[in-house]
Amino acid sequence: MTNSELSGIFDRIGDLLDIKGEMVFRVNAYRRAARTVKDLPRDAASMLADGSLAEVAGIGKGLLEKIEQYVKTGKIDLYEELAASVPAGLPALLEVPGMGPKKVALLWKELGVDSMEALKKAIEDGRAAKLKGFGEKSVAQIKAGMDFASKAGDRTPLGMAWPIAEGIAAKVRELPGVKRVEIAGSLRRGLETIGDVDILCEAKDGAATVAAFAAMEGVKRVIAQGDTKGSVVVEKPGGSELQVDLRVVPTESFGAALQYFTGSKEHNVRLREMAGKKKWKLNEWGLFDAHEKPLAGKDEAGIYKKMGLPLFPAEIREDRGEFEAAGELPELIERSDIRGDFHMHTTASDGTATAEAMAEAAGKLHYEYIAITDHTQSSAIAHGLTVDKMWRQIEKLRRLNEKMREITILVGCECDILADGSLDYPDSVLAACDLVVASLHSGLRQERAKLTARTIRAMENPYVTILGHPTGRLINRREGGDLDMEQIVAAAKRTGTALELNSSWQRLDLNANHVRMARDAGVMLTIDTDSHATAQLEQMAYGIRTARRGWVRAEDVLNTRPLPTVRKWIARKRSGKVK
Ligand code: DGT
Ligand code: CA
Ligand code: CA
Ligand code: ZN
Repeated sequence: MTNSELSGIFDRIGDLLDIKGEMVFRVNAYRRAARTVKDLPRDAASMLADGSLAEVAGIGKGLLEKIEQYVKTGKIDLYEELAASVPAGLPALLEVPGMGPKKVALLWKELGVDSMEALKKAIEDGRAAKLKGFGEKSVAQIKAGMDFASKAGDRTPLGMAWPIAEGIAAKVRELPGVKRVEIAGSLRRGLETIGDVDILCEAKDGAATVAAFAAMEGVKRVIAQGDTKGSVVVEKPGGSELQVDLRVVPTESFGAALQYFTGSKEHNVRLREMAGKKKWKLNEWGLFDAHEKPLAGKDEAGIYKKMGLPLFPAEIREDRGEFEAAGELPELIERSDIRGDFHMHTTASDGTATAEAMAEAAGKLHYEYIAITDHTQSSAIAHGLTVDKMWRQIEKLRRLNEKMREITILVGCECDILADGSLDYPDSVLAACDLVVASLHSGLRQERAKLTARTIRAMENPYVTILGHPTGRLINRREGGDLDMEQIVAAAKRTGTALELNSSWQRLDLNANHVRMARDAGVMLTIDTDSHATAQLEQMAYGIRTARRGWVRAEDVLNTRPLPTVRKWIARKRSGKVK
């Protein structure tokens, strides 16, 4: 549990009370509670445990009880009751950009709108626009929000699907008579969102394996169950559904099936055409010559080899140039190339762990260095540090670093880029840091030319090392800012600023296409986790997958370099020596 999750629930309670027409003071009490929880100096659970939570101004008996309930059970009764007392489709309407509790309540009470479907209808037939306080403009805004949400559709973010798929694959692996198990499809290719999970296995008894798969704990519904194939639905965190397909494949076809079901469809179409030109046939059973004689099929490499092609890494199988580059494929970056992480938060701002705990956790990953980059003063909701507090933070981190043996702690900050492109701290503070991540956190909706110029201005500051999560998008939730990426890439090159691939699965920003642009232009990249808790350091894996989709090599990424090289690279921009 994080404070922001807990705070989110209190916000939800406020929203639901508001929708139900509760008294203003009661609604506001929960909104205030949400803010209080968000502003807590430490993790609510640990403050509850040591009794300091009760001392916090604004936390009375009732609130304390609810927090305690949440810490113990993961639920708050009041919230569950409220959510159950309105139509099931109503809370989802609050998630539509442009909708708030007042609008949801009005649509529900006046027009009976209680689901996404009903909202769509009310907009299409013009009833919504006629409601008091609605008008064409706010309806258009809601419609745009819905379109974005529906385009995102039912696709599941990589970081949500991966642990679920791994869990199921591990259980299949344990079943009697099961030999090989592999995850295929878009998940194997490392897409940022995936439609369904495709798992292949080799097993003695197909029907029994599929039956055991369908009966697994966590399966909500069985869509299909046969001798070689099963499809089930499992629940994702948040309650929506994810489909998982299992296919049982014979040994002699395993490689062909893995190749086929990994895709992409576009890649497979090209491959089949190439086979066709040789009068061969390629399908999920194998590669066959004109007389149906099997040429390959047991393993993937054998198929590509027979075709005179390299074993393409799954992440680049998109027919986006991999066939043309087959003779000179880049050697893609791997998880083990990473020597450090340049972006993470601690309890000094909105993280849940101390700098020391973060360093320890990074040590377990065998990193050589990390940078602690807490928020700066303008990010008030994230407890950004004032200049005074930052000076103290710098000293504290320097002292901590002296204590550390295995790992170096670089002093940094995630500095807000202000509306005009200036930075949130004076240069003297930035110069005292080892590195600076500069990020946009507000004003993301500025128009393209303005947003681009503002960002470039920030990159021109000699102390800005890295542009953090450049577009600011949140996968399935918020579109990124309208940046002119060609200009940003050119400016990164010219100013010697690294562009970040933020590995948080909610962000993956820059995306795979943009990192490829940057890499092709010879721009330095960093792959960082933006961790707010120790466990999040593991999200590096998602950044690596995305980087590989962007054809990125280890040499394109600053945090694959040893520390002295990193320091030299940073110093070069600071000394004005970037040509
Ligand atoms: P997704 O699930 O929408 O994120 O994307 P995929 O790529 O996992 O697609 P999915 O689950 O429909 O199918 C898995 C793979 O099976 C796909 O990547 C390629 C292969 N495949 C499926 N349908 C076709 C098809 O009609 N033609 C060819 N060539 N391959 C197909
Ligand atoms: Ca799939
Ligand atoms: Ca599928
Ligand atoms: Zn940020």
